[in-house]
Amino acid sequence: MAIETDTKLTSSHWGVGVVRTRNGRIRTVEDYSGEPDASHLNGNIAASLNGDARVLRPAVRSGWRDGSACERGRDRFVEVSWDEALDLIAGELTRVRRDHGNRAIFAGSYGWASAGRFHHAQSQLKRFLNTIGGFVRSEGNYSYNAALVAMPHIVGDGFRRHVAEATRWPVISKHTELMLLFGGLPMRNTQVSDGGMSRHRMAGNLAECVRNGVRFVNVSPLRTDVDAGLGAEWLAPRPGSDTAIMLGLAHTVLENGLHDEEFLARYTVGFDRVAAYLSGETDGVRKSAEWAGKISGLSPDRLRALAMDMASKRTMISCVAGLQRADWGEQPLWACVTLAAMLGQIGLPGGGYTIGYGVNGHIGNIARPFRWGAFPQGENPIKDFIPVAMISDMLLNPKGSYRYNGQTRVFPDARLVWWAGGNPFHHHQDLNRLRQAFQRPETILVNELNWTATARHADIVLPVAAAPERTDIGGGQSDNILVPMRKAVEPPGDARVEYEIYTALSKRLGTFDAFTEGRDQQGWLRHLWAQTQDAADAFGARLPDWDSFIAGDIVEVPDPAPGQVFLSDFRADPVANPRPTPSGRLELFSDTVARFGLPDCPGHATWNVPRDQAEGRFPLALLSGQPATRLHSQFDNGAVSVAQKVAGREPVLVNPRDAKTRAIADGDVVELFNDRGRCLAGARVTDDVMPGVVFLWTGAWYDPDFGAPGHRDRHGNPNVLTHDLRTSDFSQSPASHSAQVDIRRFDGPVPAVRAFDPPEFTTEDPVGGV
Ligand SMILES: Nc1nc2c(c(=O)[nH]1)N[C@H]1C(S)=C(S)[C@@H](COP(=O)(O)OP(=O)(O)OC[C@H]3O[C@@H](n4cnc5c(=O)[nH]c(N)nc54)[C@H](O)[C@@H]3O)O[C@H]1N2
Ligand SMILES: Nc1nc2c(c(=O)[nH]1)N[C@H]1C(S)=C(S)[C@@H](COP(=O)(O)OP(=O)(O)OC[C@H]3O[C@@H](n4cnc5c(=O)[nH]c(N)nc54)[C@H](O)[C@@H]3O)O[C@H]1N2
Ligand SMILES: [Mo]
Repeated sequence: MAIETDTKLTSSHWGVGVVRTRNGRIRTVEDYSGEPDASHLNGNIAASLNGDARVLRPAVRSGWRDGSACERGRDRFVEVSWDEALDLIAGELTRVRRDHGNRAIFAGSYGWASAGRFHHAQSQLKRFLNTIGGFVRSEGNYSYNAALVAMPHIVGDGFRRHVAEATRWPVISKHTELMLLFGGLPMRNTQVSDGGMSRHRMAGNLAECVRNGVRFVNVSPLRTDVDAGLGAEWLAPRPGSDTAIMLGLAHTVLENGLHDEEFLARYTVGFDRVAAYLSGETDGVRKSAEWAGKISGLSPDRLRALAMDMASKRTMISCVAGLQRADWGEQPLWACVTLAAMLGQIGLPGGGYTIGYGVNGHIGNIARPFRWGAFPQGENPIKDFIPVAMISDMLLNPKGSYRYNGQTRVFPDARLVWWAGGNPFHHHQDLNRLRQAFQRPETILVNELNWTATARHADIVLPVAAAPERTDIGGGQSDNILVPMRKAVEPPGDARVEYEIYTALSKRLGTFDAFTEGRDQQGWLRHLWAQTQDAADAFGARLPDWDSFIAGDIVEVPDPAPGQVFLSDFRADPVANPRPTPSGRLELFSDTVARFGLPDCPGHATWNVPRDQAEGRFPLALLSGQPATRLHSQFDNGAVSVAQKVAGREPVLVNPRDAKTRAIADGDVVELFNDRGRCLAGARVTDDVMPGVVFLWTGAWYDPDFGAPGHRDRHGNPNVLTHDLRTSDFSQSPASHSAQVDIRRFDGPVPAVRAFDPPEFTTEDPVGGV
């Protein structure tokens, strides 16, 4: 193997890194040499893991310990020994299970945590809890939840499978003439893929598209959602209007008789219902290009011309996942499938539609050939779950009922909440509401690397080891590369590997054998590697033995499907390869969904006005996409993330027109506000963002100023402004891209950002010795 024997590799969701150390600490994490287009995010790791915000010792919230009333999130902490922390946790688990049963434990624990097959934070926590009777979980994700619930009804099968089966970019570069990109194809997002991203292939594949003359159209409020090198035409629609645009395009296609009747008859059901809706027969409104133009702000002539082009060229329609992270986010998905079906190119090389290009860097570029070994979570005896984005709803309405995917369900009464590997005080919407919700449980436990806002809202915080501080197997969910992650440094302070935490707890609770199955960390790593080797053998690849693997370089296995075309089997033979929908076809109208009886969703693609826009109280649409300089909130205090802050705050993109009317200059500290909350941010005045829209990246560590009006966030977290309403009762998904706000220059004394400092500690101990 080519690498030096003392070189330690680590793997992150954004790539392989070479860890350089000095005096037992990480000095830098360098890019791996075999990378065609390495992400800059490795540059965040060292400063964050060595930073002031690192959790170094178990800590207990002062008010929880002494039973005083101090609110979570503004209380002080007492640092304690591991023995004390683990005794407290074992006691709480025993009490809650005895008095309320395991249904009172919520450990959905949504979040991205870190890469690594064994030390996966959620798997560790869930396995441990499953050995003591289980917990209430969460279902779905924040990324593409509307698609997870809706697409099985429309196209059949799980949406994760659709993503894995996406048409490959080299096929597009060869066959596609016109590619319509709803929400663009943000290159910043393709730095990342869950579980690991060992080689960044997107830029190379797109360069090939450009060489072959693929024409791109960027339909997005943000110009930079498509790389300048693609020479895309930019159409900037009002956020949330994509369903109307797609229906308008479909109307033009229908009006001109350009829809593929043969395809619709053979491969779909329900087009008659769609046609009646498009023509206005259903509701008296023609969904014409003029109608779509009025809603979106795009020129009707441009829309008509585009529809004609789409019908005459090999056309791929692409929708980013962000499109469905919005009010009625199920609808643009349905409209996209409907429009593509009318064009009749689904299943052809380079034609049809894809939802989710850019949601990670692997989609359309590479896939995992076989399953990597995984740390088994075991069986959860508790069957209750909540849709992932209903966390505040659940905590505020125990035993309340709600609709979801056609069912009526009841919230559990969560007394104990445990989060490991996620940051709800970054990822959830309406953080002021979440703060109220987080006052409800009796006990909140958080395992963290850093003193995030979530850790600050906990009662017991456990300091954990980070990826370069433990030995693991790196293997991305859709990657073809395995990475030997050799421990580069010891965890700092008293931080521990999570497996050791649960081992110690399971000893206290009498479940040691069930949790460990007699294995220590080494034993598990070898076990997972043996599983991976078996899967490789079955696939016809050979992997080195464990000792050679962990001492060596990355291992690459073949791409299982380099020429894959989405739904090509179905197109080739819809009888032999029916879709797993009730009709076996694409359901442009779904009887099942119609029977859910939802007023905003009659069973086919339908236009509804986003709620904040309908209310009309605030003039600017707030978009809060993924940041280029970090993964969500991870390592926000790292060097790359900090370097892009403006006046120490998260940058917000403001169009010069909107800036001018508010006397805002580039670099100013500004305040964003609406009825739900307010935050400070740093203005970046740029015509990359369309007028009427402000764009604030997600993930700045939430930094509430309790002395300021509305507990103003000093740092620029958009989720103090987003609403906590779901996409709809259909899928109950998060809808962060549908908030309206206003913005003004902040002329008062500018408060310092405190998010990167540790919380206040106290040694006062009214209860007993620490
Ligand atoms: N406004 C708005 N909000 C959004 C979005 C948006 O577009 N707009 N996007 C949404 C999306 S798509 C997503 S996926 C979510 C992401 O939300 P999250 O996945 O919750 O965000 P992360 O910042 O990745 O949080 C991971 C946390 O785990 C910690 N961590 C890392 N490794 C470990 C480990 O080994 N053990 C433990 N115990 N902890 C660890 C990190 O320090 C970090 O605090 O955000 C959502 N929120
Ligand atoms: N660097 C980096 N990469 C990441 C992540 C990260 O945190 N950092 N997160 C990863 C995760 S978990 C996910 S889920 C994916 C998310 O991937 P996406 O869902 O694709 O990302 P977003 O940034 O939410 O949205 C993409 C773009 O959609 C546009 N958009 C928003 N609303 C509308 C609208 O109404 N209409 C139109 N036409 N466009 C709109 C916005 O301009 C935005 O830039 O990214 C992944 N990649
Ligand atoms: Mo996501």
